[in-house]
Amino acid sequence: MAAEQPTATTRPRPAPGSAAGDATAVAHPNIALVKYWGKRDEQLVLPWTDSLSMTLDVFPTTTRVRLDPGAGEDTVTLDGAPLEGEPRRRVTAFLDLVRERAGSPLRAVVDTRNTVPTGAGLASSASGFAALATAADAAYGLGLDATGLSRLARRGSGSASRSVFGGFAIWHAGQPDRGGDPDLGSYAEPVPVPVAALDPALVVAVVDAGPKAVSSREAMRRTVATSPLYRPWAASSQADLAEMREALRRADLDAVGEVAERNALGMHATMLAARPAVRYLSAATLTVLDAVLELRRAGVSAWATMDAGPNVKVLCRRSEADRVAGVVREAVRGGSVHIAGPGPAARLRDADA
Ligand code: 2P0
Repeated sequence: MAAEQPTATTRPRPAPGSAAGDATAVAHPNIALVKYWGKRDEQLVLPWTDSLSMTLDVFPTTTRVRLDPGAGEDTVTLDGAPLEGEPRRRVTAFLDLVRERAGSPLRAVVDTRNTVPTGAGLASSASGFAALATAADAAYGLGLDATGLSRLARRGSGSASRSVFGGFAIWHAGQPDRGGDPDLGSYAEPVPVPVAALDPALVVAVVDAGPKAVSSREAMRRTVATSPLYRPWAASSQADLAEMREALRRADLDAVGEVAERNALGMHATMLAARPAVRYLSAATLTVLDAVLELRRAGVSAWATMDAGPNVKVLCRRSEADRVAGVVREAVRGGSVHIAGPGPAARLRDADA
């Protein structure tokens, strides 16, 4: 069964033409079918719960890391513009971690190109830190395997641990920390899924591509600290995960969709119950959810999931994705609709490819 997945487990190799100290990587976003929401350790980015996702074949991020022996600080650009403030601080803190492990004082020039609307709940930090981890590992010569890359990407952004892999991936929360190094237990790995039998697609409805009002980091913090629904959701999420794995193994798309939709709605319920409430879902989101219900009533397998933003991803069969996209397009009016399938693992590539 595993053979049907994209080649997810192989460790990225230096791309032909990549020189020491200069590496370019590409990674894709992932959408969680069982969500990550809440950290038990902010510093190490250790989650309270396991999560499971599908890496997409759309919206790649390409990141080049070039060591600059003459530089006194890192240079970080996103789509050609210098990154400032907190987003820049997160990248430089991540590079500090890599430098510490590599025993290198060298600063870097980091150039990132995103094709996903940044900050719109479409997982740009997942593809971003998976690409950065893969490129920085090669540029600084760490030589990590895929598990090590996943742990490293996790330190940049939790969901990035899953984008190191293609197809479907589970991110292990790791054991509640009783001795040992807690960092080691929390990483993602591929989940074997009979992809051809499942025939999955995610129809991505971008109802609003603007930046979000509350960062997912802050929203998670507030939810864990104040929402009376958080603990019950975390407990039910473990049960959802077991059901999800079994549904994926059977290639039962309806069961996968049912679990994914309820897990996502439950996650948003925890946020709505936070004090003050975090509400990412908008009127446009609910319009798409109504359209998804209509599709189901018409006999189409279609199930919705939403992340830290108002956009909706509709899980359906690839063979029915055009029909689903047509209905969703009617519902979003003015927004954009994209069809995604299971995508590849993060990998190194030529800088000018
Ligand atoms: C997920 N999300 O599982 C969940 C569902 C959004 C909702 O992972 O703080 O950018 O950098 O670890 O990974 C978005 O959060 O958060 C996310 P940090 P991240 O995909």
